[in-house]
Amino acid sequence: MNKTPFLIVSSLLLLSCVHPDGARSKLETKPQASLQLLNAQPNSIPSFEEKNGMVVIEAEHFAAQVKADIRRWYRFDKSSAVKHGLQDTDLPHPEGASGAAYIEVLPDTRTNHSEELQHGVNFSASPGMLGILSYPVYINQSGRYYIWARAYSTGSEDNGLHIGINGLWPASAQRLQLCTGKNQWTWSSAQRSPANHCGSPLSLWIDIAQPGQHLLSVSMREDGFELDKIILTNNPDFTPLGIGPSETVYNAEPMPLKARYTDIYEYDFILSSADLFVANNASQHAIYHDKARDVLAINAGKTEVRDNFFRASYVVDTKIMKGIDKRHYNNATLVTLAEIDGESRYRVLLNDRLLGEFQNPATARDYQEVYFPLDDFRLRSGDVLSVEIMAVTNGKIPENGGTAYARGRWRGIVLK
Ligand SMILES: [Ca+2]
Ligand SMILES: [Ca+2]
Ligand SMILES: [Ca+2]
Repeated sequence: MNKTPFLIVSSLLLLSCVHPDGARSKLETKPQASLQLLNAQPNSIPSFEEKNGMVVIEAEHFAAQVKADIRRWYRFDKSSAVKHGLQDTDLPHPEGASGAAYIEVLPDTRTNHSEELQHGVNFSASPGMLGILSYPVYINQSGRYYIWARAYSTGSEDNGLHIGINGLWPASAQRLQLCTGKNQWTWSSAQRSPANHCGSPLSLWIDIAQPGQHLLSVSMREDGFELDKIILTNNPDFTPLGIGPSETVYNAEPMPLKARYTDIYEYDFILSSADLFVANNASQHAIYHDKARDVLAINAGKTEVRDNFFRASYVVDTKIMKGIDKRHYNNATLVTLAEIDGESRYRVLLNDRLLGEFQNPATARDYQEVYFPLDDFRLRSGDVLSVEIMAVTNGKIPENGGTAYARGRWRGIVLK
């Protein structure tokens, strides 16, 4: 008696599966669709990669913030509240910000020289003390990278920032400063120095000795700093304009979806028909390895091998398949391939015991996997697992004056 195959005629999602004859196949199943969703899912916070000598980062895309109890970076965009409740001296500046967002380190309690300078509170001469942000960056080319930052300064005490790498704060990357370009988004690559408080372009850099994963950091020097975007470039001739280049986000290639045993989600062992099962003497002329599908099948081109069962067997070897004898298989599955030209028949035997007898369902899509549950069993070394297959025709596909035959294709037995 035939058992009903499972997971096969699921109509949960009928996705873009139109058969050449125009009929919609109902064999498309939910798992493929959900896997595709998984693959398409972006990380909520991007990582960055150096591409062609440049790393471009939206400042608001920091991965983490620490030492944020005294001063903290806040994200601003057009929807941010003007009355955000923290002390500040100017309104938010989302207009013209790259990515329509930026960050500001608040509260801002020192906006001019008349307001008290509090070391470690509204000012940090040392880097890595207040409002530390991190950005994972994959660097392909080692070398010197000049630092550019896009910032918005409205006063004299909101225009200093420290940059670090891998937990260190090299002297060459401290005290980013911008003096010109007040009251607008402005690029700077200048380092403040005792001799030149405004610094000169390209005086700020980090040296990266080794390619690979690095962690870029930013920390507060002056509160009220508004930071839109960061660029690392190994090109001293590069000067960003406007909002600058697009972010160099690290994008992994999509993972290939599994093409076999697609609806099998857990298993102990898979016994592949093509790898493990051998046609017995009486079946050798009928059974062949369908290399395109990598499955065993019947060579139904020979009329004499049609409409009869032929057998291939696997002798259980517990030395090679270690642990295969250690459990009871109460969820084992025969995996076959449905074919449009016939509903092939199958029998599975353990030694002389029949574990199941099945027939493929009709299908509109060739080689769709079908899953048949087997009766419970255990395996011991020397046991013989056999699968018998029969090529049949459903009379639907004309071929050579007759009709085409399905070939009894089967992929394997899944042990669970
Ligand atoms: Ca300030
Ligand atoms: Ca402000
Ligand atoms: Ca931005």
